[in-house]
Amino acid sequence: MIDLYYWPTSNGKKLALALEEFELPYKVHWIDINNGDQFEPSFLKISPNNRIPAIVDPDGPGGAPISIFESGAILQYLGLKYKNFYAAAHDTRQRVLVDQWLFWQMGGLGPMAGQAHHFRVFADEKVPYGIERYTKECTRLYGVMERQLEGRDYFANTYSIADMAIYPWVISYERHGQNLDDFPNVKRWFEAVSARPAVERMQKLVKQD
Ligand SMILES: N[C@@H](CCC(=O)N[C@@H](CS)C(=O)NCC(=O)O)C(=O)O
Repeated sequence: MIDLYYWPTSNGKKLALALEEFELPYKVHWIDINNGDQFEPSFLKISPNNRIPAIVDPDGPGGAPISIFESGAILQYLGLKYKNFYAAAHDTRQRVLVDQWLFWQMGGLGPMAGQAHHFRVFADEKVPYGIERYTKECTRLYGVMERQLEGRDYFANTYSIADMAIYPWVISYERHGQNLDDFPNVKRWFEAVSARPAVERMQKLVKQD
């Protein structure tokens, strides 16, 4: 059974969603990032960048355990291992399409929306430069999604690990200073993904004390 090192943030939820979509059994290890659990030496062995999510698959390549950090790398691993939500090995064109949107999320939407969230919601000091810079960048990125979803149901045409990476970020669109009514294709896609049973299961994954 896969061990999931988890806290229910946008990056964490990608993996709760993926494990639910792949219908894989998994055990949750709660890493309370507000409590410093991510700096515990035992967790740093799995995730040297002290960030969730991470997994340990006891049945890794060659039958030996593998630990993986970085949500994009974990999604690719699951897609390759279980041959689903990615692309067949010979279908380079489809695989590159999925990878482009996965990497776009990892290098673009995630970091920029994270900064927008920080300056708009978390920062004790209101810094207009930071708020404006990252809100504007989010508006640009939501526009990129809007264009890609024109005439397409999902980012790579069919539902894939790229959608699983992007969706948990779009959940917080208001915190990015965005209104989905301004992005009707994104709204349609968001509603379609929201209706998936795996999303409901992912949202129910909360720590019981
Ligand atoms: N690029 C990483 C980012 C992971 C990340 O930023 N995780 C945050 C929660 S969303 C975290 O663990 N933060 C703890 C910390 O900064 O100490 C990934 O996608 O896995």
